[in-house]
Order: sequence, then structure tokens, then C-alpha cells
Amino acid sequence: MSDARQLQSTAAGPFEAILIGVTPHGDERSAPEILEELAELADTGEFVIAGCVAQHRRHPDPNTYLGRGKLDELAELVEQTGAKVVICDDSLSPAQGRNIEQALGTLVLDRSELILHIFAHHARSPQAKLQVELAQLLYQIPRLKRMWTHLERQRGGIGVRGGAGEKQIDLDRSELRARIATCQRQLQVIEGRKAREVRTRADQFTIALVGYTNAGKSTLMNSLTQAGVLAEDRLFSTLDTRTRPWRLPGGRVVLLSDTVGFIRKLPHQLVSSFHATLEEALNADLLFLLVDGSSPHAIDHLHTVEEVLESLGAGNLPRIYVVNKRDRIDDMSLLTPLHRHGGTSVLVSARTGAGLGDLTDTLVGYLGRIEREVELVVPHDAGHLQPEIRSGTTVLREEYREDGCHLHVQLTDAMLARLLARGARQKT
Ligand SMILES: Nc1nc2c(ncn2[C@@H]2O[C@H](COP(=O)(O)OP(=O)(O)OP(=O)(O)O)[C@@H](O)[C@H]2O)c(=O)[nH]1
Ligand SMILES: [Mg+2]
Repeated sequence: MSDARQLQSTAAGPFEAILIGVTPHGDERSAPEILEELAELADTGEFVIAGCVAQHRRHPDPNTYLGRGKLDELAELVEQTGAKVVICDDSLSPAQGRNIEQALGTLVLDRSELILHIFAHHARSPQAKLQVELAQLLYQIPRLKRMWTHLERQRGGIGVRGGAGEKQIDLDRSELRARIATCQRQLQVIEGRKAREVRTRADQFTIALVGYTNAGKSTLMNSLTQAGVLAEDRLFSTLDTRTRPWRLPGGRVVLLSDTVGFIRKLPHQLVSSFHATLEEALNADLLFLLVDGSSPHAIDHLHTVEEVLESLGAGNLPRIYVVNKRDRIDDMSLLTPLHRHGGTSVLVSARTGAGLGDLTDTLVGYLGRIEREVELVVPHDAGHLQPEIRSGTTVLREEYREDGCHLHVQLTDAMLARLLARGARQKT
């Protein structure tokens, strides 16, 4: 069981936590400003923030993360506040975690463990639950020793010496490996089924909504498709990929996929466990890359999202930038860096609906540029193809003639191949 899960199961929370981080020399922000995002994560993880300690240094200390003097300052703050937990803004090596725990006598969580803890709390579907469990197990294996010392302390540390501990760690490690294998097997079954679902909609034009966590992806999905997916002011509300039809003016339907949000320093165990979920979304023809335009960190968020996309092999997918939360932006000049970022961008409010017409027009314009225009002949005895043509293509003109219905349509190559295979003819 991970430290974070022990917290959940042994405790009547919420726990008071002190946040710690390091920042380069010359960063003039205050400690709470430097640790603002970690505070949001901690808040989502249901911790109460009792204090913040940030140290200016080039690199974290390899043994204790903070330097000696800062660690003493932190120990005093722990003493004063009675905080039970210290949360670190970076991933800690097993040794760093153990050393800080020993110096302070509190539980230490690092950023990855905190994110894993939130994911575990928010996972609903069997797939998301297994993916989080797998990520937690992968994270735990190299850290077993540290967790074991922690357990010993909880039990009072009586009568357990190094040898017994080592033996126990070996035992635990083989149990973890067995559980990892089970999770991977169960996930493969679910992922196989999902992959088949994705293949059946391969001919339909699909758009993936991607962006930093809390950018408003699920809210936009709901506004455009009445999907009724959960949208909340907390980080990582969405952990599954949901795909819904979005009906454009004129009747054409494209698919929209909403998926898990990204964040700076996302634990790589999570990225690999959630690979199938992300792949399901990123198997798209186009990305709507959402940014919360009202955030002072919008441009950094955008860079993080670009980096994660790159690492997932989706760096080259075409995209439309959607700058969201327009209703909360007072000073439009703050958006200049986003505009400079390049590409097509549309300013919207997913909440009020402002700008959604522009977004639709931009998409229709994009489809007009990338799709081909053909004249299809649908023989009278293939009339059953009509609904599919109307929802899967943009119909520009139509006329009824002796040999059937002639439709001038705009469509993807995949959709053209599908319709030709099912009895439509292409007029050359
Ligand atoms: N003011 C304002 N708030 C918005 C807008 N769009 C979304 N929000 C709010 O932002 C918060 C996050 O919205 P979500 O749609 O859950 O964001 P998400 O990108 O799906 O987030 P995760 O699934 O957690 O990654 C919610 O409280 C929304 O109501 C908007 O246009 N204006
Ligand atoms: Mg969401």
C-alpha cells in the first residue's frame, strides 16, 4: 500500500501539510507563489496547507532535497504547526524521502505520490482504477525500503531489525510484481475492447480535446455535445476518454473526445499506465488544444501540453488552439504571448457559450481545406446510404437524376473509401 493510501485508510483527515520546493536564484516570488500549483494539488488531495518553505538553489540537495539550514527551519515549522505531512514539489529519490522523514518525523509525499493519490481518489471506471493501481505499484517498487521504515515507525519500531526488514522487502517486492502482472493482464483485456471500438469509428472525423488540467475541456465537451460529463473546479476530474457526437450546422456529425488533463512534471508511471486512454483520444484527425486564457501561467501550460504531446508521439497532429474562459479575462493584452505562439486560435467561453460559433466556423473552414470535394452517385437501390452520407460528410449540393441521387460532398479519404465499398459510385 502506498504512503498516500495509508493516509486515506488510517486517518480521519484532513491532514495539515507543509509544502516545500526549490527554485533558481533570482526568482523573486514568495514561497506561496512558487508553490501555488502544488497548493492546488494538495487542496484537491484534501490536505490543509499549514505553511510553505521554498529555497533558492541551483539543484536540490542530493541527500536531503533542501539544504541543512533550510531543513532546520522546516523542522521548526513542523514543530510549531503540528503538521503531519510534508509535500515536496519535485519527485524525491527513495534516499531523499527517507532522509527527510528521518530528520522531521513526519510523513513525506512527493509531487508524483500526491498526483497518484489524487488519481486514485478520482478513478471511477475499472480501467482508470487499474491504470492508477499499476502506476502506484510501479512507483512503489524502488521505494519499498522507505515505506518499510515508515511502517516500522508507525508500529513503534520494536523488535524489527534490518535483516527481518530486508526479508520482508523481498517478499513484498515479489507480491508487488505478481500484482503488477495481474493489473497488466486485466488492462490488456479492457484495452483490446477499447481498441476495437476506436477502429469501428475510424472513418468518422474525430477531434480530441487536450490541455492542461482544469482548462475547461469537459465543460467545452458538454457545451458542444450535451454530453453531461463531469466538469469541476478541481484538478484531474476526468480520467477516462469519452467520445461523443457533435452535430455541426447542416447535419454533419464529427466526434469529440474528452480525456485526462496534463500537468507539469506528470509522473512517467502515470503517462505509461494511461497510455491506452491517451492513445484512444490521440488517435484523432485534429486536436482542439485548450488553454485557460485567464490563467497567468497560460503560456507555460501550453508549453507543458506541447511537451507531453510530443512525448506521446502526437506532436505533429494538426491543431486549433482554443483559448478558454474568455468571460474571466479582463486584460486582453495578456493573450499576446498566446497569439504569438502561432497557429489558428479561437477565443471562447465554454461556460457562457461565447465564441463557440467562431469555433464551429473555424472547424468548418479547416474541413474545407483538408477534405476533398467529390460527386457521389447513390443509386436508388442504395438509398440506405443517405443517412450515413448526411452525418459523415458535408453535403454541398444535391440533385435527383435517373441513375440515382447525385451528391456533391466534402469528405475524408477514409469516408470516401467506406462509401464506395458500400455501394456509392464516384463520378469522375
Ligand atoms: N469562468 C469560466 N469557468 C470555466 C469555463 N470553462 C470551464 N470553467 C470552469 O473551470 C473548471 C474546470 O473545468 P473542467 O471542464 O472540469 O476542466 P477540465 O479541463 O475538463 O479539467 P480536468 O478534467 O480536471 O483535467 C470548472 O469549474 C468549470 O466550471 C469558462 O469558460 N469560464
Ligand atoms: Mg475534464
